[in-house]
Amino acid sequence: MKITGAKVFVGGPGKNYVTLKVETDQGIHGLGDATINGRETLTAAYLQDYIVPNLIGKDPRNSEDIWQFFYRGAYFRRGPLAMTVFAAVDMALWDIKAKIAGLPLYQLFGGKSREGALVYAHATGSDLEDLMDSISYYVEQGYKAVRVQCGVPGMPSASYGVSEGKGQNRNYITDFSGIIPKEEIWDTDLYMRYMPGALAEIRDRFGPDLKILHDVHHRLLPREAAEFAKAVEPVRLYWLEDPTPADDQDALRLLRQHSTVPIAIGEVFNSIWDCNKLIENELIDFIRVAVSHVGGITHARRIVDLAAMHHVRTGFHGAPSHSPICMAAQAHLNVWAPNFGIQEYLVLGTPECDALFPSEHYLKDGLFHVSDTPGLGIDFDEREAARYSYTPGSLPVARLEDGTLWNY
Ligand code: KDG
Ligand code: MG
Repeated sequence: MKITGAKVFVGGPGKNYVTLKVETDQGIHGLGDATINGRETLTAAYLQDYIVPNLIGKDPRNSEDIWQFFYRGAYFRRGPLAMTVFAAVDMALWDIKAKIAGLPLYQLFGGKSREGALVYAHATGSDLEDLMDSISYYVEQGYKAVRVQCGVPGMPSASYGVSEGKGQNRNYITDFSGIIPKEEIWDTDLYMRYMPGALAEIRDRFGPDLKILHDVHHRLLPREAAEFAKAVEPVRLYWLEDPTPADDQDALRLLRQHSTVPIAIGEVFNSIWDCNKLIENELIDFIRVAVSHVGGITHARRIVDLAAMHHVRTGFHGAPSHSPICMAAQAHLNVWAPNFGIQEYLVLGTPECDALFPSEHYLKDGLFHVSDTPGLGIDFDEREAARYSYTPGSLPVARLEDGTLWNY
């Protein structure tokens, strides 16, 4: 069996999804996701210029060797662009492999450990009451878990993940358009004084059963994060996400000495070498890597298995930074992984997205059910794709009030 060609597409409804389609001499194709927020044309060029010519003629069934060929062959190790590109190839090859077997991908991992995988939605509000509305919307939709973010009174600009609107028709206040990033002002003191009380009010309003998650987006220093984690302990969060800067694998030690709040980290990691110490030292409870940013299924499985040895559960990233192809790959891992925790869920469900990426995966009562179609169980409609093209966009940056650049 041989790879005969591979195509790269950029675009999608409201997002610059980067899609790889690998074709074979047996008429079977595989799909991969190389989307990376704000740098989409670069993964597309990497695929087109370096990867596609090297794929032609290779046997797609040798996915491990092909992964090693690109990873070691790049000489320079890791990095988000390279690992995202390798991920797209890897997903496509596992898709092909499972289609050859005539099995849904999860069967190649070891079958199902559960029927539906728990997901969490993003509830956000310009202020706390607006956030309460947004949480109610998702609870009414059957979600059992929600991530909650709201504007902080007095904060000079919208802080991370805050939106306004009603129900599903909410828009982020932050403007992501254009190549020059918008700048927002962050004030740690205002946040630390306000957010623990706001989280406590949410718990009071929604009762003990709702799983409440909160994302700090790497904005606190280790001592501040320890103080914050202690303060929110009575809320019984499902997790506190990214409390400390992500680059420092030791930063959570202080927090761990002072709090038992479950910690989730990892959406910005791109290899096992970014989280092996965090996992081995049991400094986290959930690992948040995304299959599309961490070298694909082959590499993600190594992380999942390492995590399982240390009681760390999965909580794969699922922001709109990933196309439904990555979400499908994660859905197969989620139904299999013995140490599955929860899945962030935002992408599937809009009619435009479903038309571009048809699938039978579905969400019901806050659980994600994976399709039994052979492979990843997702397709890509090239005619639909022709409607879309690249639109420049970027994530904002955050500064302190005195101008110091901070973590976004
Ligand atoms: O690409 C960056 C976004 O995906 C990120 O800001 C979203 O923090 C995020 C989350 O938890 O989904
Ligand atoms: Mg996050």
